[in-house]
Amino acid sequence: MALGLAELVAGLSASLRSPVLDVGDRVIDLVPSPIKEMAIDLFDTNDKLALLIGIGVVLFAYSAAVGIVAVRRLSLGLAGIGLFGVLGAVAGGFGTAGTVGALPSIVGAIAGAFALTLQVRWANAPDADQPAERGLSPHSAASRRAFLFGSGSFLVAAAVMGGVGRLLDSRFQVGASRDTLRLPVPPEPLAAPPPATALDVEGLSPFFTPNESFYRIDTALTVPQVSTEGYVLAVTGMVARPLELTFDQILQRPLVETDITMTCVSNEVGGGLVGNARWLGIRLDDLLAEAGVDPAADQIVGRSVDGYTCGFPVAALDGRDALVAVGMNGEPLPLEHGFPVRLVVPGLYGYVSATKWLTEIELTTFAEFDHYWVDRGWAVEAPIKTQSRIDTPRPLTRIPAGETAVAGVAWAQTRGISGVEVRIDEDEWQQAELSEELNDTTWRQWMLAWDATPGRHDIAVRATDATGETQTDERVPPIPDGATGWHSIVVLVDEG
Ligand SMILES: Nc1nc2c(c(=O)[nH]1)N[C@H]1C(S)=C(S)[C@@H](COP(=O)(O)O)O[C@H]1N2
Ligand SMILES: [Mo]
Repeated sequence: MALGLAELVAGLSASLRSPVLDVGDRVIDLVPSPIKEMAIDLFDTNDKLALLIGIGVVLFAYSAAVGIVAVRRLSLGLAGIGLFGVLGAVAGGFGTAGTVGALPSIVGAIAGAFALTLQVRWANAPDADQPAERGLSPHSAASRRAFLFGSGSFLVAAAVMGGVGRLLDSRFQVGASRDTLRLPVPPEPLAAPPPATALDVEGLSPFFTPNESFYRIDTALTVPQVSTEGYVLAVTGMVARPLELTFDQILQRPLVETDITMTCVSNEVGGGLVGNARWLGIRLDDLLAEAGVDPAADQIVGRSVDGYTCGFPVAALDGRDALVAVGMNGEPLPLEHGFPVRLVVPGLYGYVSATKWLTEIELTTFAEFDHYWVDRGWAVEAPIKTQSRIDTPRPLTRIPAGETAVAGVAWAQTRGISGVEVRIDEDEWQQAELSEELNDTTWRQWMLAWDATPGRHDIAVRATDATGETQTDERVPPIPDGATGWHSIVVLVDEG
């Protein structure tokens, strides 16, 4: 009943949320980084679903315990519901909605207390034929009927309220606003990359990662719903002329397209938290020049509607194509990737630069402000480390003997990749063939033709960036500033 009514209240306003999601969000914010890394490892990008299922299981067990206790001592049961209400209220009250965010939990807890009191009364109704006895009396058929009928009605009422709440809440979804949006064509559209930027090998990651399979990493349990209508991007802080741009004003500025490979600092060696896309947007350096950055400012903070922040050096804007982006691979940004506006900065890990659902760009100093992940043990500054990955063959697969393509991708934004080498077992390193370089902000594909001989083989890869530095084989974990080490796999080659 508590959850059902809370869900209904949450559906009344865009700023109110289900207490389950509020609690989930606080768990994400408060859980220590190593546990979060473990969750990502264990559940990959299903980590959010896993969290929701976990919350559901805990809630179920807790409610059952409250019920069992309440039959013996109602006051203890009510205290249990109170505690649960306070937890939800605190989680909601510290969200982006402010103190009204506590409302669904408070109303829900009152309903829960009411339902529990009635249920306990039914459960403990004395048998008409026997002397009254509390709690453990042998119940009469009549009292059992009252209890089952009453509780059943509550269950139905809760489900209906929850369903209606969800339905009401769907009014605030912005999927339709994205579906009808047509982004303008930039004045100088970028040509399609020359065919040589892609190698034709089965199992190799395509040069452009389709939006549907582009990795998604963020702290938002449910995708923030930001409409283009009423959208404002504010440029604030240490600037001569603070700016406010509506979505249309952003579209009216000179739009540019640029190809950038984005990488997550949490990516393990050989992992999939990396993707390449063609982004459409306005240049961040132009925008900031217009605002007039105070020479004393050294940090650009990107703030999201959900309170998340990224932060990176002003000095990173050294002419590279950092964008306030509205489009990804020829479409408006997908909701999961920051619709309607996000930042994309080549050469920096996503957590310091790539704010999704962007609402504010604040100029400040590193001394003054720590962005979201700094408080949680990650590095303040995070340039991308050179990495290479074997896409095919897949690890631990069986392949037939003979001519085999070993292939993958390598990235070192914004230095660029100058070479990739592959080593089979303890042989010499061999130069892989590289796809043509498009620019220094995107990954390059590589491949090596290998005459696979029967048996078990180790394949390792390492890349060299355009400054001449080769990837170190020293294995370090992602925290605090990105993993290092060579990706290596084992394959089993069958007799021809
Ligand atoms: N609002 C918001 N923006 C965010 C994040 C986030 O948690 N919230 N995560 C960042 C991180 S860690 C990465 S790696 C990139 C991932 O972007 P993608 O999900 O579009 O691939 O977004 C960045 N922007
Ligand atoms: Mo990330």
